[in-house]
Amino acid sequence: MTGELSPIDKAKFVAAKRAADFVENGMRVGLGTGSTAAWLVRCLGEMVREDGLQFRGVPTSTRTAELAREVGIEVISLDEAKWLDLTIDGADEFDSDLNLIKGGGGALLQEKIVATASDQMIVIADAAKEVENLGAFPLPIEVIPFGWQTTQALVEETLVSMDVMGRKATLRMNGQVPFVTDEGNHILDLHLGRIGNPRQLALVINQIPGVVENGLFIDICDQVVIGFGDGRVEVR
Ligand code: ABF
Repeated sequence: MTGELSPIDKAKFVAAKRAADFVENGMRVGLGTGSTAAWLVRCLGEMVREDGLQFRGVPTSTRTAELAREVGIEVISLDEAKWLDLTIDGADEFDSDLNLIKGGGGALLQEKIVATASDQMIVIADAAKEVENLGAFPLPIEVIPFGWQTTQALVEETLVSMDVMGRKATLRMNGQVPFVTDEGNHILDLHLGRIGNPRQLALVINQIPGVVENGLFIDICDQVVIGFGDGRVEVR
């Protein structure tokens, strides 16, 4: 499954493989999106096929749903599952309080709904994702296409009163056209540099009409499994 991996891919793979051991028979499990989560889905698929693991997965994107089905995982919707035992997902940044920036892959809305509907959320990440302060990675926010430029202006105006370094909000593009999420929305990436108070920022951003959700995951993650390029894994 792995062949010869670069150190970064090895770090993602070992974190995903270790986290897959948390999945037990009979569980309903949220399956994240992104390259680290894709390793998880492949590992779980192997455990289903070779070890007889039986669980049902709720994917957080169409990409993950396709991969999960391909590797033999039983896929159900969140409404069928109603509540989940566990969600395992990647992240763009995590800090020492296990607060996160997510959404670099554009799936933050489903990811947040699924993680919030879980007894436990485990993040899998390579060691480079750990930061002292969140915000070097642009913070994604999902916005309704209608009037997105007005929303962008309101967001930038709001940032003036917040404890952040940068203020710029750029529309995420997919080549020549705006990126479209699974829900048909757009993404604004906020170039903040450093977020002084992530909890407050998450609340304030979500008050703006036109904003659907932001990529700050505060008090949602319970554990992080960190992979290193030399194959070591740390669970915190
Ligand atoms: C998802 O994938 C996102 O929330 C996050 O943006 C991204 C991390 O991607 P990767 O695992 O490819 O670094 O979990």
